This record gives sequence, structure tokens and C-alpha cells, in this order.
Amino acid sequence: MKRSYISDLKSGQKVLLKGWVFEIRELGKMRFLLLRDSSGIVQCVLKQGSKGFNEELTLESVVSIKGKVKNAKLTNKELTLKNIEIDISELKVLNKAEELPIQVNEKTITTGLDKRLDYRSLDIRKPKIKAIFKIQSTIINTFREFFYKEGFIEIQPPGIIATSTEGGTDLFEAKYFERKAYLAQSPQLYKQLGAISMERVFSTSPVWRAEKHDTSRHLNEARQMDIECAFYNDIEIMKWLEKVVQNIVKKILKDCPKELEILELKLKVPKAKYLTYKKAIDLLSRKGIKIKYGDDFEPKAERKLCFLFPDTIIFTYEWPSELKPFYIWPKGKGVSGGFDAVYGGVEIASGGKRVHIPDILIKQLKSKKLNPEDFKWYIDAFRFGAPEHAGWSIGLERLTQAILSLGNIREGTLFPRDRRRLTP
Ligand code: AMO
Repeated sequence: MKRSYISDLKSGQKVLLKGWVFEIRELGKMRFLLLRDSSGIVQCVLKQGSKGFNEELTLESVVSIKGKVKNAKLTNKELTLKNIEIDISELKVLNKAEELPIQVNEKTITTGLDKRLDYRSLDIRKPKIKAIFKIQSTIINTFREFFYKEGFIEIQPPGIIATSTEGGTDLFEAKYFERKAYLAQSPQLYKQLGAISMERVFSTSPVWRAEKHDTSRHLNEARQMDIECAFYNDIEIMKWLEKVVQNIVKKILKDCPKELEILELKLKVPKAKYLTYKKAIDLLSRKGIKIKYGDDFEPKAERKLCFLFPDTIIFTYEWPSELKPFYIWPKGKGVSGGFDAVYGGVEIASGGKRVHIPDILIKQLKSKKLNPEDFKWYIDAFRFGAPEHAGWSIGLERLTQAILSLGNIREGTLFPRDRRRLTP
């Protein structure tokens, strides 16, 4: 008999189901269990006399069930199919689960995040948690599809690098035969070389940052969704970010209504607001945030911007050069072609127009106290016909956090890596 999935069940069918035991209720001569597979949850009824009635059942055991689909009217099980149940003719325990260290079927999640992360493979069985990762999968897939359709080439940048890109202090060192190497902090330099040669490129890649932050917004391993585009400037490239984030939210609304319901979220396709860094500083100071020209945005300032412009991606552009990395184009008078984007209370992306002139690049590196010799391969690449170009990077976990209003970025990270956590 071919296996059926719970979401495909129709009344009257004889079916074989496989899945996990989500809930058990014993009522003397009847045993009710909720069976969960990747497509849903269904109530199954096991009557005395049916094959397998005497099997020892534990929560999360893997079972196979043969039975008939019957009409039913279930009211109280929000996640369970409401109009049908399974009359079991045979139940087999395929792999019995031991006593669970965390509860999978808790109605509201009360187990602490740390403990849940210790047993993450159980945690992600919870419909609420699985919903987060279904949506995250929709986010990254929509990003890919969007730029692929726009004629961008997906590139695979290296994960082991020789020099820092985002500042020297937060690199993880690795032994590379006789030399020292680092884990990539970003695909930055490589996507630029991709763009000056292939014009439009994108990538989705893990990045590693040895930042000592222990915050609800920082990870030591994150995933970035990057684009880089030749013949574009900072202003033009921001539009791509606006469009793709709007598309991502539209796609979630279309493809994940069940997940949004489970997460009790009402999403809106965001608008976009563009402010120069200077205007943003003026506005924030007028609204009571202690900030002056030359300051980075503290989390409080980012949250304030999001409060002032709800359901909006807020772009702040023309940041001071001193606050941006060496590869960001200097527009003059200390102003750069660098920008940030905040949404849902957090910074989700940053980017800008790049330096494509070797002499300016050398000057910028020196001004950031970096040694141009270390970047020779990169600088030299711009000597052989390099167009102006621009790009940006969205943090996947940050965007998940923003869209789903997650209090902690770890909630949107399958197996987070932070200062204290290297397993599971
Ligand atoms: P930046 O360092 O701002 O820029 O990173 C871009 C985006 O990546 C995410 N991100 C992080 N997410 C979680 N934990 C972290 N520690 C972390 N660090 C970064 C954020 C951030 O906005 N190369 C440039 C981008 C470019 O100019 O194209 C860069 O990496 O969402």
C-alpha cells in the first residue's frame, strides 16, 4: 500500500500513514492519538481489538497506521484537521521514542530558549517553530528566484579568505597548511570581482564573525543574501532591495497562510522610505533620541525609526565615510555612497556604491589603517576595465526576525552559533 500524506486525506479512503505521535489520550477501550507528518496533524482512533491496540505508545514515537478516513467534527485542536479522523485498523510502532527532554506539543511555548536549542531537533517539530523555518525557506527561495529571473548569475564565493573585508577585529582564524587564513566575514570582495566581470551577480552564503556581542540580534555565523551590479550607483541599487523585500513578503502571504496563522501574525507588504543619514539624525534628535552627526545608530535609534514609519523599510543613505568600510565610494565632503536599511526594528541590510578606481582604493585602505599590499589581488583586478558598481547584503536571519517579529535572532536560526554555543 502506498503511503498517503495527512494533507491529502479524503473521507472514505483506506490509507497508510507514517509519522510521529504528537499527543495520546487513553479512554479505556479507546485510544486517541494525534499523528503528525510533514504535511499536518490528524486525529486517529484506536479501538480495543484493532491490531496494535496493546502496543506501548510514547510521545514522538515513529509509527505507521493503516485505517479508514472518516468524517468528524473536531473543535478544540487548532492545528489538527477538523473535519476528518482516522479509524485505525492497524498500528505499528516503527521506532519507540524515549522520555522526551522537552515537550513537543506544548500549546504555548514555555520551555526556555537555551534548553530548546539544546534539543533543537525536537524543538523544530513544534508546528510553531517549524512554521518559522518554512517561512525562512520561502524568504531565501524568493530572493533566489527574483534575481535569477532578473538575469543575475548566482555565484559561490569562497568561505576561506586571506584578508579581512569588514574590519580586522572580528575574524575567525583558521590554519591553512603553512599559512594563516580566516573564515569569510562576507562575500564582499568576491562578489565585486564577479560584478565587474559578469555584470549582475548574487549569492547566498554563510559568513562568520568573531564578534563578542551577546545580543538578541547578533550571531557568530549568519547567512547573507548579497547582490552586486555593474553600472549601478547607491541610489539605484537601493530600489532592488525595496523590490525584493516587498516580493518576499508578498510570497509569504501567498504561500504561507497556514504558517502565519500558527504564528498569529498579520503581515503587510512594506512601503519604503528614503532618508539621508543627515535627515535621519535630525529627525531622531527631534524625536528625543540622543544622537549626533558621526554616530552609528544604536538599537534604540533603529527601533525609533521603525516606530515612526511602521510597516516600512527605512533606508538611510549617504552615511559619513568614516562609518563605512574602505570599499564604499567616497562621494566627497566626508559623505559616502553607503547605506543601511532597517525594518521591523532591526538593521536588515547594508550596502552601497563601491570604489572601482585603484588609486582611490589605496587611499581609502590607508585611511582605514589597512595595508594595500594585503589587498593587491583585489586592487589589481580593477586595473583591467572595471565599471562603477554597487550592491548590498541582507542578513537572512535578521530579515526572518524582522518579518516574523522574533524577539531573538536565534529563534530564526536553525542551529545558532554564538559565543557560548557550538553544539548541536
Ligand atoms: P554588514 O556587515 O552590514 O555589511 O552585513 C550585512 C547584513 O548582514 C547581517 N549581519 C548579521 N546578522 C546576524 N549576526 C551578525 N553578526 C551579522 N552581521 C551582519 C545584517 C547586516 O545588515 N559586505 C557588506 C554588505 C555590502 O556592502 O554589500 C556587509 O557585510 O542583516
